[in-house]
Amino acid sequence: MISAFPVYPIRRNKAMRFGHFDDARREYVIDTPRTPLPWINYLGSEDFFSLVSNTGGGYSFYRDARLRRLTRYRYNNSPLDMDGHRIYINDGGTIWNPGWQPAKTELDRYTCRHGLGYTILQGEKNGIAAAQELFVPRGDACEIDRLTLENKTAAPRTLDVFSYVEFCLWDAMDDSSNFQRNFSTGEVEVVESAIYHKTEYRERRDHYAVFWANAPVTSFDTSRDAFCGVYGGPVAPEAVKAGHCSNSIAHGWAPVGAHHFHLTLAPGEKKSIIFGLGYIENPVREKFSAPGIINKARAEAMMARYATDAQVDAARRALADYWQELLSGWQLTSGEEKLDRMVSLWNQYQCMVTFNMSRSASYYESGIGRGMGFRDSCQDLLGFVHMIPSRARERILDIAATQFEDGSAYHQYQPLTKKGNSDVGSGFNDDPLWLIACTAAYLRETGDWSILDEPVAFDNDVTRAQPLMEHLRRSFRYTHTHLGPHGLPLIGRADWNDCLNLNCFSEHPGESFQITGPSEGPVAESVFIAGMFVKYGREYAELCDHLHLTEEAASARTAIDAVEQATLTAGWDGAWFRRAYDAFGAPVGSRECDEGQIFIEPQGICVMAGIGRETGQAEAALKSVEERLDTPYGVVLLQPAYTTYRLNLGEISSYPPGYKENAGIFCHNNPWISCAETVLGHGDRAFAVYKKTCPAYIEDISEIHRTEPYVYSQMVAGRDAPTFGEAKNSWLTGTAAWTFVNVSQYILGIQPTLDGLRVDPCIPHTLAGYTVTRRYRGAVYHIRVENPHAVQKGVQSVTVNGAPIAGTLLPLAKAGESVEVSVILG
Ligand code: BGC
Ligand code: IFM
Repeated sequence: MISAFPVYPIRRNKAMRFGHFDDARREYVIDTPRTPLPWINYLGSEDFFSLVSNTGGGYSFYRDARLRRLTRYRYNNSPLDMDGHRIYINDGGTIWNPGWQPAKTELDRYTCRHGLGYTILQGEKNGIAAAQELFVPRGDACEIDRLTLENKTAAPRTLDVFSYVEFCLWDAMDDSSNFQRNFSTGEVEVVESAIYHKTEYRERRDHYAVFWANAPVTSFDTSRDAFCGVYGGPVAPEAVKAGHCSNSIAHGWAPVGAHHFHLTLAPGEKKSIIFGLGYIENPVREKFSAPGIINKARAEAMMARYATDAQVDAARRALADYWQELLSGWQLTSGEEKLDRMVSLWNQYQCMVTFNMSRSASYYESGIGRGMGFRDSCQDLLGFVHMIPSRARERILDIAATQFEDGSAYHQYQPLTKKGNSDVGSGFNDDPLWLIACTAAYLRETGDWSILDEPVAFDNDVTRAQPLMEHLRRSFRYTHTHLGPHGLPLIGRADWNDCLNLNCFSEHPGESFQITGPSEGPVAESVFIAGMFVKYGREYAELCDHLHLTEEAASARTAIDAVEQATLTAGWDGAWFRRAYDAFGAPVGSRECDEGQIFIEPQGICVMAGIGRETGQAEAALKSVEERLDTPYGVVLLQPAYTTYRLNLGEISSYPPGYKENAGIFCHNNPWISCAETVLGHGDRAFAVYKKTCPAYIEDISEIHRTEPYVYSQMVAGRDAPTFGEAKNSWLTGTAAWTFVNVSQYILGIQPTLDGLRVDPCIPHTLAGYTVTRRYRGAVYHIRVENPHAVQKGVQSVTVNGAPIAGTLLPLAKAGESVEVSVILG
């Protein structure tokens, strides 16, 4: 008999943090380089991006981590996190790095400050302090690394200082596999302190990289063999040990960039060196002008923009202003420090990173595996639309252009080409509905109905463009016309749960984990998509209402009602919603099953859709979640975990119990449960669920959790796993957007609607009140919520600029206005 109760106990040796939040500076400060895993930050906001870890590891790319990779990174390497944005200091034979890695010389002092789009690594050794400040300036395609050295001793000190990056030959996939060719293609050029990486330039390409320094070098290297030594490596490069480079010019093999400065610091003296790594793309017309000879004008102009400390300081200030502006649109003061810092800062910051990266490049996503996900990017948009509505608009149109005419969609696309990825193809039957979800969110935020008239291609073919509204119509119709024997939507290759592959068993026996399974089956149905159809179908019908498409709205609602009924009957298992029906028509997520009796996803989405609210089924479903799926570290995805591989279920059962979709705590759908609890008015429970996976609230179990305590991870090992509580896959997860939607709209209750902002909180009864500053459609709302009767839900009164209003919908203010709102709960 398989137990539904914890198999592994909570692991807890000691409370351990590896840093702290500095709220005033909006930074997370790490005070040991030996974090349980590399703790990273993202630099860049538009085109040029860098990942940087707390020890200076990471890499850079322009727009697309696969196709325009500037520097190499070796994933899953041992030692870990060797490649990066490196500075070496040779101080009389003692070799060290300001960020500790790769030399790992013990530092007398070490700090890493991860801030908004910048990271500062500070190391000190034998009286020499070094600060490496990394950021990507706004509006420029480069990373700036400023090194500031200080002699804190009373004697003059002579040092050899080196920079080091290893270039990637642009296509990261090819770079890591096609060695027979790539060992012969590398080309560089050196002009004073500028090292140009121009591999590919002779073959009709128009881009190159430049790694420069703002001061004359003593020596340089561009060949890895010369800098590191053929059998050497980044831990102790031969050139650094020797105290000088050899002015090597790479011909093929591995081009690198290394600058060397032999310098003396007087007692107390401070010196800075500014390094830059830039990407240059020349206009098409220049492409064939002179093969192999690069036009350096743009690079020279870029270098001139960051030649002085004053210029770098100004660029840092511009970056700070940019973030200040972005975040100022949603600020919370609640007296609950952890909540405030997550809502006002880190959760929104992570949403911006998922906007930029989707699931492409993190320390767990290699940048070559996945580009932009259709469902992922649609959901990410829910979390960032309030910060950058115009870029959200652009994103919606890009995503919609990868849809097919029948309403289905490419599952992924490349950010550089914006074309659907045909290796992965389509067939994930939840995808179409996410397009409705994000477009409706955009409309609620902006009121910009013109987006629905925008002509958008199908499958990127502009000759077949139709207005965006037609795309949404096809999304709705796709689900509506793909129903199975129980009147529930067909699942296709999978739904939100990529690993629930109910149609995969026949064509690829033994290989069903492959994402490329067959796309359709006439029987396997998803209760999750049913919940989505009810929720987002209703949002679609509301758009029809607004456009006076009365008949279409009515027939949509008839279709939705039928699916809702099917969900309440065929989708109901007695005490919770079933998950699916497999290709043989057998239920999945039912007490009839030996394992996998209850799944989290349908409970969350169905209750959020309001299904079973009147019948008591919603209450019962959430009660079952609490009884069967809850743990101290979050709500697990299913129980009991699958202990054997199931041909009829696919990849989900390929994971050992407690990991990933097989009963891991999938952080992404935890907020669905929290949102669902607010739908039923359970503020205490909603907040308790919110806190369990919320980074700031679990900072002091960092030794168990292991990933960064300032951002969400995709997954935490579930109670069936020996490593219960250990997180993986930080940063790029739909968790960021959904937790922000949950806390901002469902819990704190500041809800954008098609007609304006509504305030309808559902909070823990212990929260006495809070203030929100919310920018909305160009106006700024200062909303003070008070909870004098310690309730969880219910609005007693609302006043706007001192005058009471009826209901909870705030009158729309004009752009530029400032509105004072007071809300009393009770
Ligand atoms: C899942 C992975 C799975 C992958 C490919 C992801 O969404 O989280 O576990 O390996 O899809 O199917
Ligand atoms: O829904 C997916 C998502 O698209 C990618 N990460 C895992 C989720 C669950 O399978």
